[in-house]
Amino acid sequence: MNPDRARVLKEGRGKTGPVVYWMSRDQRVEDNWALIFAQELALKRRSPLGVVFSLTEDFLGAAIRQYGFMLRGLVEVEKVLSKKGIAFALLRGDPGEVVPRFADENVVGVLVTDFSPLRTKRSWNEMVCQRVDLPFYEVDAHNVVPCWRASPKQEYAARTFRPKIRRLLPEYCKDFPSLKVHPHPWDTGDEVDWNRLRRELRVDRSVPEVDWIKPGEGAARRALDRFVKEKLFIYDRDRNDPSLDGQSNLSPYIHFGQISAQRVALEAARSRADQKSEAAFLEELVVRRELSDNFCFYNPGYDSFGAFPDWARKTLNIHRADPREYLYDLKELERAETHDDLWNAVQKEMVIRGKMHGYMRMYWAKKILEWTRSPEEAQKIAIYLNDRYELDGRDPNGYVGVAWSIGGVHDRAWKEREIFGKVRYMSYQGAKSKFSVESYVERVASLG
Ligand code: FAD
Ligand code: FO1
Repeated sequence: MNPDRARVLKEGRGKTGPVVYWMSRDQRVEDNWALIFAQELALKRRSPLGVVFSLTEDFLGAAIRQYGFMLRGLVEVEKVLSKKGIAFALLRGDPGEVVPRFADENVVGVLVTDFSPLRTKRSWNEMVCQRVDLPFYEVDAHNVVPCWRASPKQEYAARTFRPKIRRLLPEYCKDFPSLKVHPHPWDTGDEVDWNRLRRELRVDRSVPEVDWIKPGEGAARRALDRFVKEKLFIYDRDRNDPSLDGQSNLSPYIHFGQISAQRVALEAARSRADQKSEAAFLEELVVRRELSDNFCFYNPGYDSFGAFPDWARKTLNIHRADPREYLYDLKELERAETHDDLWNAVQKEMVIRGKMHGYMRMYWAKKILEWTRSPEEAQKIAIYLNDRYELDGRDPNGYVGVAWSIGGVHDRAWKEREIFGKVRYMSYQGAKSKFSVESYVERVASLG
């Protein structure tokens, strides 16, 4: 593994015990740099290798829809690990407490974790650092180019980030070594009773699970293969038409780390699809996605008004008192009770299926700005709804998608108009000129 993928969070005192990978964002066995790194260390030290996952029941407003998807994926993680001779343990409670306790009770020698730029995981890491005295590493297993290597600062836009990523891609976008059957066994005790766990889980059950997408790393790989074979070659043509199913639908898998974005990039590049489609797909998958991590990593207020660029805050402030033709509150928006049939349809699609079309997400968030009292309220409502209903919510892409739509992040100033000021506007008429709004609205109505 390229050593720049890992960084030391704590030097600690070396012990002889097992190496443990605390899995959080990258919930898969294959193509996982954090696990590959942990195994390399364990092999060198001739020690056992284990993976722990620490389950919290109040993660950023997630409901059974997201927990169900995640837990079904983790069942597979446990099975695949056991075939590789790697132990698995599921811990319950605050990771800042239960991970150090596990390390202590099992005399762990080295701790490895995966990387997330979000505040929650960073504060968990800090707590773990305070409570353990052993070498503790963080590995960026999520991005093709490790976030701290891609750029040393917050980037203005895709145009400033793209050349940096392109320069580094040949160094990082290489095939993965395969995980070996681990030669030093470790029995951590009980197997997880997944059915009981799911029954007992104290999470919001009012947002139900969905069945159009199968969770887990096996299903993720099959979805990738299907997309590459059947849709990638027309991605450039179809991806922005919500009445078609032209996107990959990989975002839930990528969010939970059930597939590696690097694996997706490697397979897309090997596909010999039409050049324009391949380039458009890699732009979203690598440049835009990793730009979101860059934003959240260098801007800890990523989900606040303060994170918007100066020009956008200034223009939104000037237009604060502009009259709003329509004003809706959270409940009216949540129940899709607006005057706009297209907006209502995308909101319903998200509530029912747990995934809104990418093109419509921009329209959806911009209309929330237009129909609420302030940009702060719009941002709060958009994040709340996104995180509550989307399978891929609670992700840097979500915070940045909302900040792009409402606060001009990574965008530029446009012609000034009411409410939006110089933030880019999107209209119903514009959508109508791009695709058949009628057939899209009808399709959503048929979902129930
Ligand atoms: P594809 O078009 O098949 O793209 C492949 C992958 O590229 C995606 O899985 C994703 O990882 C990445 N990608 C695609 N578009 C973007 C983008 N605009 N920015 C960053 N990465 C991108 N994405 C999330 O993963 N989670 C969210 O919560 C989320 N919320 C959003 C909210 C708003 C208001 C907006 C405007 C965008 C949001 N996005 C979010 C980004 C984007 O809309 C989704 O990633 C995409 O629609 C997912 O569908 P797909 O996997 O079929 O995409
Ligand atoms: N990661 C965890 O380590 N433990 C959890 O209990 C957990 C729940 C969870 C629920 C919904 C969701 O969308 C993600 C969830 N994650 C969980 C993963 C989380 O995205 C990553 O851990 C991030 O790295 C945290 O910033």
